[in-house]
Amino acid sequence: MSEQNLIMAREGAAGTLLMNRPKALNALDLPMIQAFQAAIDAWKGDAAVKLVVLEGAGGRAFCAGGDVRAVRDAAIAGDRAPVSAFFTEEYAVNEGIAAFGKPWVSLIDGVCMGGGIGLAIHNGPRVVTENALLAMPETAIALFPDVGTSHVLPKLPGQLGIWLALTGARLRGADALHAGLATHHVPAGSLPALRAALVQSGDAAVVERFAATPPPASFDAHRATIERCFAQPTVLAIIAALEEEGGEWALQQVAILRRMSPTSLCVSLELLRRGAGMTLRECLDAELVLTGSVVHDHPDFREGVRSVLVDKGSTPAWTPSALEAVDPAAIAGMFTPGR
Ligand code: QUE
Repeated sequence: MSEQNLIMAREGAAGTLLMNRPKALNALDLPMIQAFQAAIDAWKGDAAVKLVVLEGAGGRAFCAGGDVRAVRDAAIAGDRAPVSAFFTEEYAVNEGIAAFGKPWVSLIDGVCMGGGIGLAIHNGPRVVTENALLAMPETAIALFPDVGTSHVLPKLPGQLGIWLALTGARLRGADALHAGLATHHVPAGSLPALRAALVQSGDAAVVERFAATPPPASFDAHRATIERCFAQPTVLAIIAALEEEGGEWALQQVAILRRMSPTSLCVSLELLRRGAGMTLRECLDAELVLTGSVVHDHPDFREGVRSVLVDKGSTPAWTPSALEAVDPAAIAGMFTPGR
């Protein structure tokens, strides 16, 4: 099963990985995660493998994230062990990619969210095409920016990472490059030739030859607003700053934030502020603690996955329903291990 869902091969000077669960937009299940770990273990010390090339099958997605439906089912069943195994092993893969010691080339030609970002962001190069669509959409399902992004997002320029994580803003390829999530913009039509050059040469620097200048960032006009408003210390202060700013775009961000899980927004902002000063491993450990608190001990995750993926498009009923009712002590408690 894992062989079908993650196709692992040796080609030329490369190890190649193809995420192959196209009906689920290549969302990661536990067998896929275990196959990633097997590839890391097999290729890390193999001098004949100069780099890894990672792609998604099916033409629509790189990887839509984790198999959050299965996580929800386990949470409803009160089953903590499989959830803990899933996130522990997923985050170990994220750390393994960071410490791989050789280029880990991600070719992102479609949807790349959450867990998909975690497979690409800790190493590089990260190639995006005009079809790439990157997002950290977790606050819509009452999760939080995980897979080590709590280490990465606070370092993006001008509070862009805070904006992305709280609103779930979708970035096209060019935007992802300008935000610092991607490293190269390559036309989709050039990907087969790029892939062949990587496999043949084993040299990640060939990516430069295929890179084209992308269009300007669509968020350029809002950079100053993002930098000022998303630097505020609390989610309510961010909203107040956006409302004070006014104008169509800022008020649209307020409307988006008001639809997200209030608890998740507060957890996510706190995690990113803490993550700014922590190592990747420290961030992954904080994220692991939060998975227990968020998935099992709070109703919003189950409700968020229901509203987004089970009863698609329905309105979630959050607990509490408003940011104004979130208890800061409850948020702090979610970061405490062993509850
Ligand atoms: C937030 C998320 C995810 C999401 C939607 C969100 C996520 C995820 C998926 C997803 C999408 C399509 C599938 C699938 C899963 O959607 O992590 O199996 O077919 O995996 O708003 O975090």
